[in-house]
Amino acid sequence: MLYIRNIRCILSRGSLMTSHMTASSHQLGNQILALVLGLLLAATAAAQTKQPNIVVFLADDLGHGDLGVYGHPIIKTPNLNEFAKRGVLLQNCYSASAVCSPSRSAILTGRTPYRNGVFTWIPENREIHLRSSELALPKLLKEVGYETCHVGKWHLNSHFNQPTQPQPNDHGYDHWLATQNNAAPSHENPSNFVRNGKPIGKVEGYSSHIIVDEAATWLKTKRDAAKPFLLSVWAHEPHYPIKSAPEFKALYPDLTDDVQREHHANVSQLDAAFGKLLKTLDELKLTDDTLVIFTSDNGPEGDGIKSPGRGSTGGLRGRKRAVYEGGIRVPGIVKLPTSLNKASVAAGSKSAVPVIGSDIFVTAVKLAGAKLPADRVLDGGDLLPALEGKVVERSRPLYWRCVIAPGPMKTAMRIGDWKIVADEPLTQFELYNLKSDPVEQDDLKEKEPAKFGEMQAELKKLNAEIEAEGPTWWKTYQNGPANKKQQSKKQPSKNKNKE
Ligand SMILES: [Ca+2]
Repeated sequence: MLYIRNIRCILSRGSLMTSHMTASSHQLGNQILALVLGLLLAATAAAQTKQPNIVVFLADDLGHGDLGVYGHPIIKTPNLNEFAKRGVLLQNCYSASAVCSPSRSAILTGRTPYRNGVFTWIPENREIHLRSSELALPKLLKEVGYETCHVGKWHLNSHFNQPTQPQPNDHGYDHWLATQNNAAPSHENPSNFVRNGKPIGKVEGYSSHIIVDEAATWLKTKRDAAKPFLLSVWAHEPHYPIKSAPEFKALYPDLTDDVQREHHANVSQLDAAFGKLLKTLDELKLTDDTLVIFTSDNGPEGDGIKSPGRGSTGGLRGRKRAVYEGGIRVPGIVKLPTSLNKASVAAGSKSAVPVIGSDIFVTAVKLAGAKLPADRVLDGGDLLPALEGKVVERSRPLYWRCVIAPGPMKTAMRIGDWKIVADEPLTQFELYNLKSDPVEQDDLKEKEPAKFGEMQAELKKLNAEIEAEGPTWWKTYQNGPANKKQQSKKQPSKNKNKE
């Protein structure tokens, strides 16, 4: 727009000048004008076709209240706090699910999990996986010239590194270093990473730093520097089993509870890995051309008091697995590439506009200049307007469903400030106004019958549409690695805390 305004300005100046010129100077003036116009149009085209690099950094089980910049009173996250000063902090950022795999599937497809098939966390030896029929983000970006890399937790198939289900490369990643689910035996010296199909055995160090080092090596030596890139960094921290390096535990000398120290240090460990990645982008002079998104896949694990999970929802109701806000509202910080020249997005600002994981897909596809799939429903929208405090346009309301949510309420939908919560058969309901009641304590379905009727009808319609489109794996679902018929002798049923 700026270029177009400048062109108009020069055109009007040009017509004024010509009235005082001779024929030859008139001709010369027109030639100069044509040249200037040509240059400006070329610059406009270049500005419009500039493809930014895209980094999606995902934490695992990091709660809405777990970062210093979101108000945690103890946990030290200096790198993310600093990053928020240069980007936009999202106060109503949602994961697309209350557990791991579904949230990840929505980031890569722009589609809500029951629609794309990955309706719950993926145990080993089961049929649930991200199918090849879904058009994953790296695949679409490769079509417009991107190089692609995934490092960290994958958790989008059950037959990891086997030919029976698609692997990261089948979904479009050129280079990958991944685990099926958690780093094992813990974040410390993990031994279950696979690089491009080859297990690499035990690696010395801590998981988030191992994957950021891999990303740095790929950025520096493996990728084609002439091409834009998509880099997915999906850390394992602070998911169980938690292990933190001594240098991060030393940041909390006043904590007398070792379990709390281990957890809080784990978030600082993650923060340091994120800082290391930003430093690498700086060193390679990529910062100005790179969109960086930091978020989490679901709310905090455990009870926050006695369990190893000492994460915080920031006072919101429910935790991981719940469709109440504490299970699904997560940190979200976005920094646009400065080359995008979005003067209307202020560094260090905050936005309360609701956004969700599936928005990342739509935003990235549009910024890359790739084509949004037109043959399927996309639940996500372009989140760029949210960075300016404007509503995100999306074709479907925000929606969640979690089969392993505690208690009967496992479905939720948000439109504006209103949120309806329901059981799976859609026979029990609660209605909340998140603006006046952010902790979901005051059920308004009887006080607001008109709004309740409207939300109930919309939820039933949306739920039926999603169920009709997605595969029916959820209909025969049993929590755990596999039911007795499906389970092989080599796959013990150690499902506790795996999701
Ligand atoms: Ca998770």
